[in-house]
Amino acid sequence: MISMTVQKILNGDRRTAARLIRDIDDGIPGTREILKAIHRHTGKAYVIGITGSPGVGKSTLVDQMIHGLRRSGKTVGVLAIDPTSPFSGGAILGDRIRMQRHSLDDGVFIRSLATRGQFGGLTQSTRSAIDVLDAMGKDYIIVETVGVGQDEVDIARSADTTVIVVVPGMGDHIQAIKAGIFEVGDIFVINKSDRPDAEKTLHDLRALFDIARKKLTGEGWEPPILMAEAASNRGIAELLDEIEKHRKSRKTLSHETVIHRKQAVARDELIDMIKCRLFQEALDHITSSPEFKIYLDCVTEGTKDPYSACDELLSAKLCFIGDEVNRKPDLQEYLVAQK
Ligand SMILES: Nc1nc2c(ncn2[C@@H]2O[C@H](COP(=O)(O)OP(=O)(O)OP(=O)(O)O)[C@@H](O)[C@H]2O)c(=O)[nH]1
Ligand SMILES: [Mg+2]
Repeated sequence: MISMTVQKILNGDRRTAARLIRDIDDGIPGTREILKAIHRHTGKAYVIGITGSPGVGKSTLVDQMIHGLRRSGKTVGVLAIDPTSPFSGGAILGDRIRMQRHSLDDGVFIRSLATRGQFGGLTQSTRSAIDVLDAMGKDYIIVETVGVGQDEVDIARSADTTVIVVVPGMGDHIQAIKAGIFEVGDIFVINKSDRPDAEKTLHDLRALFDIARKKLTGEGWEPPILMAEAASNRGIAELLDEIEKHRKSRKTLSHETVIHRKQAVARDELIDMIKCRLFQEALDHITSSPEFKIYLDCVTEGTKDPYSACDELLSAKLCFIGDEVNRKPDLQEYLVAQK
């Protein structure tokens, strides 16, 4: 069963891939085995992250990028990460509509991820979905995220090239964009440059860069600032060129830098995965125990405060948490005595 699914993914079967990505998004446990099996078929795709505040034109830009990449014969996978779900069906709908002209093209596969993950696993589910598109054989994978939180910074960090999109007239907003996002930006695009103040935004961004230059030029790549008008396909060819340049510049990095980066990405990924598993399994372990029920009753009846209940449950069920004082050797006995 697993091997059939894996084979279908490797053959680029869209329905199987769509189902798997949906299951990843829903946190279905069975996906783990499939992901394990496809992982060794990944690592060939080039991952481009596109991030920026809501409405700056990311999806319009991605749509044009798909068009450009397809013209040069490349296959493209797109993941649109919906920031606020499950309530904002609108964003997903908007993304889909804006990229709809590619829906009949076999070389393009577009999916959305909506769930922030019950256990904070958006970054992880995004990585897994990237693996699926990679295993399908897509040459480029574009990940659209709304640059607001730590998840987006983490996702951007695992992309090969990260493009930050801003629009004119954002002034203070540019300053307010999380510093973290700025640090992970490899290319900056001022979209909607048909609007007034585009030049001023360019000026502001350059000034901001001068301050942060040390950080930004740490590895010999100076992030360019491009002007674009995604809605009328202006500046897209230049953006794709810069992405290629950045890709080439990565190839000239020293062996140590490459290993160092790979290790940093692998470390983030592994820690994230451990975090999710720990949280999920520890919580299940505690909440399914008879002690949990007893403590819950005590808290409900008011015979125990929730703070102590939490401390004692953690010490008892996860022996490595909590101090000696709180650790009760025989919880059952203790609880009976308390009642
Ligand atoms: N004037 C102008 N409008 C644009 C340009 N590019 C995109 N837009 C418009 O900006 C609006 C938002 O575009 P989207 O591509 O959906 O923006 P987004 O960043 O993907 O939005 P979210 O995914 O909701 O965060 C749409 O109405 C686009 O037509 C541009 O270059 N100039
Ligand atoms: Mg969008």
